[in-house]
Amino acid sequence: MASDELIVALATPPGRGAIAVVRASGPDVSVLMAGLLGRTLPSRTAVLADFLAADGEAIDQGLALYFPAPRSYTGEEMLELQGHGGVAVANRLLARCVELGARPATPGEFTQRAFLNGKMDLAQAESVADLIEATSAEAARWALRSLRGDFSQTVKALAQELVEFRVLVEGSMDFPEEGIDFMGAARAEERLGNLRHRLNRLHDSARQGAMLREGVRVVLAGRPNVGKSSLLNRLAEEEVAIVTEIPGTTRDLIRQHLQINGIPLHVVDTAGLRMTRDPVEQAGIDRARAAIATADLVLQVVDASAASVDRDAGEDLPAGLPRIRVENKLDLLGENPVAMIREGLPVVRLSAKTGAGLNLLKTAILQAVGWQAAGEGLFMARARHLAALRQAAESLEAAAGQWGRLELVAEELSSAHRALGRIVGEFTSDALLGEIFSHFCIGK
Ligand SMILES: Nc1nc2c(ncn2[C@@H]2O[C@H](COP(=O)(O)OP(=O)(O)OP(=O)(O)O)[C@@H](O)[C@H]2O)c(=O)[nH]1
Ligand SMILES: [Mg+2]
Repeated sequence: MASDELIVALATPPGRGAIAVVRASGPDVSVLMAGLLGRTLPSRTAVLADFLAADGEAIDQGLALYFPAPRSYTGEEMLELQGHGGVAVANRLLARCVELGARPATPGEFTQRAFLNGKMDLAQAESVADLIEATSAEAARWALRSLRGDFSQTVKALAQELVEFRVLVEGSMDFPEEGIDFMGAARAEERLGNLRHRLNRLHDSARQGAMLREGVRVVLAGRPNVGKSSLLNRLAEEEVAIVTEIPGTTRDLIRQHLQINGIPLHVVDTAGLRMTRDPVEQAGIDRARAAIATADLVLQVVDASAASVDRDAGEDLPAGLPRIRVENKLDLLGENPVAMIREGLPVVRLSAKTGAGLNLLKTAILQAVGWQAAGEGLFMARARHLAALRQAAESLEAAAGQWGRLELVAEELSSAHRALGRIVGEFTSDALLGEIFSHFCIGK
């Protein structure tokens, strides 16, 4: 599906730099070569050349590379010019390409063409952006694996099996007198169970990847003066929040990004929760409650040294919210830090002041958000992928045990298949593609 438009963009960051790369893709790359280089380049060979303006004067000297279709990133004819990095030179080169008939590319347009030309599927295209945006070695590693197609292949293999299973089920429907005995209800149930199991495992791995990509929202909550801000400073390893012995110190939400073992956390420190007549403090408490409501995990901080430790059990936090109870100020009790599960709730006893027990808390946080030390099966994934996997799982769940109604089973299998197809881009709308690629950088 070759596009009829020649596009051009700066592929390197704008500004001063050693080298600036300008890329063009589409038909008429030969026109660019003739106009800019005065000749046609050999394929896939770096050639030192002058990049020429309309009057024949050199704009720059650098390396030029020609990739004939379809063996290029986009699958189209491509020209790559590696000139000297600098705003003036890059802008003149771009302007010259436009003069010769190219138009500036929109964000992600090169990758979108790669997808449309079958060079990669949608999940792979998305991982291109994920790799570029990765801020930790972990995130980059898993994005690259998705880019290479590990995630897509697993999804496609599962989708393929769904199709095969559906064909079998539909085959049985053609012989109603034999019913599901055509393949044996027990075997069918077993096969469906196996598919459901694998889909769930895939969802788990993808959820881990999504965590790595999107980060985890952790909110510090508790009564005033229990040491929430002190704990934030400890976790951040810098004095981000003001700490005083006056209850009600923190008012606004204080956000800090940090990483534990490469997992990005968005930690929010909040105003201590209590009844107050002070309108400013009340506004802070309202914000605290709003932050708590949208948290992935709440660190419910209490003062272990205070007599009110039991009353501070956080009964006013919304039920069902994943949480860790952090019993702080352990130094005042002269006790050693410890992590445990008490009545089903993870508890970490530590001291924000001395830092003792901080590692226990970090481990507990990773556990609470469901992070399993990077196994081999992690997939870089997005919220959109998780939604599709969940939908597929729901369809398979609806199919289970319905062997008396094979048309329903077939329909659910087909809807699960469609959900998986959306991940790799087999069934996608232009609106979705526009949304995905608009978040890319220009030139990618
Ligand atoms: N001994 C001891 N004191 C601590 C510890 N953590 C915090 N504190 C002290 O407790 C007081 C309150 O600490 P903050 O971190 O401001 O408490 P907070 O929960 O953020 O309080 P608000 O912002 O008012 O809600 C300060 O005087 C801290 O130095 C600890 O682990 N041990
Ligand atoms: Mg505070």
